Amino acid sequence: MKRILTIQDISCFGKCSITIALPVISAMGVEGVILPTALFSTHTLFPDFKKISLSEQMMAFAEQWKNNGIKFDAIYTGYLGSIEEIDTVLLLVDMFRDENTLVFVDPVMGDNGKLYRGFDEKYVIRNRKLCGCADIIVPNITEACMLTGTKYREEREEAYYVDLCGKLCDMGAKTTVLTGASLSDGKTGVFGMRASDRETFSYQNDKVAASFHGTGDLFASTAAAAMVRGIAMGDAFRIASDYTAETIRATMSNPDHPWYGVDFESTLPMLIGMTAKYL
Ligand code: PXL
Repeated sequence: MKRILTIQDISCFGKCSITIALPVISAMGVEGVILPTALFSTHTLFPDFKKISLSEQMMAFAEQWKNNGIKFDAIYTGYLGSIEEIDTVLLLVDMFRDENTLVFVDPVMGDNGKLYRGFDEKYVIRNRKLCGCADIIVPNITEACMLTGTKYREEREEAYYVDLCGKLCDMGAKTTVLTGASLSDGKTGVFGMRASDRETFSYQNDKVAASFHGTGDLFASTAAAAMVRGIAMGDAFRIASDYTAETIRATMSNPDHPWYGVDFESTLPMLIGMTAKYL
């Protein structure tokens, strides 16, 4: 069985980061290993959240894994709460990467043109380094703009995405996949570029008029697990886009849906079915 190490926080309540990544990775038939960077009582949209940083423990955990000969087919990183955590992740990537390891980075920093609470320009600069050593990065448009120092625009066209992807590939990422990239009214999806030949690709879905916390984590963990299962990159991103869109739709159709996250638990059987078609 393939094995993914995911490095991100545990938000105990709130359905995001590891509480989404682990069930998705398991449902897709991949062994999930977690390295929590911090424990949050809830995600950061809740007021007065409590945080316990685990950054000092991360290296000791990793060293014990290394001493036990534990290896990973992929390293998938999500929300990292501080520059120190990014630096630790950079060391861990060096420690565990070999020629077959997929390094998949979701540079979680912000949305809708703004950084999430607790992040600043210095954090963005350090994230450039992590993105530069990744095989695949999956920023949303806000994150892509921050990483490349590009003005964030609500009105966008293909040339804007090509420019952002080109700059991110110049930073070193082998493949850049922008999320939330709309190519026409009423649609949204992904727009990607492979650095080696600047070949671009895109996949569009009907836009669901709602936005929920945790959907980026759902998308990234699905795509990372699909790729580790050997599904071709284009298909992996198609599965991730479709699954995320279906989950938002399912959440909206529940009149009592939570405000803080999506009902991905109800769509996991669908994900298993979608994945099986590509294996
Ligand atoms: O979904 C990304 C995420 C993960 N973890 C924490 C967050 C967020 C987004 O805000 O606050 C703690």
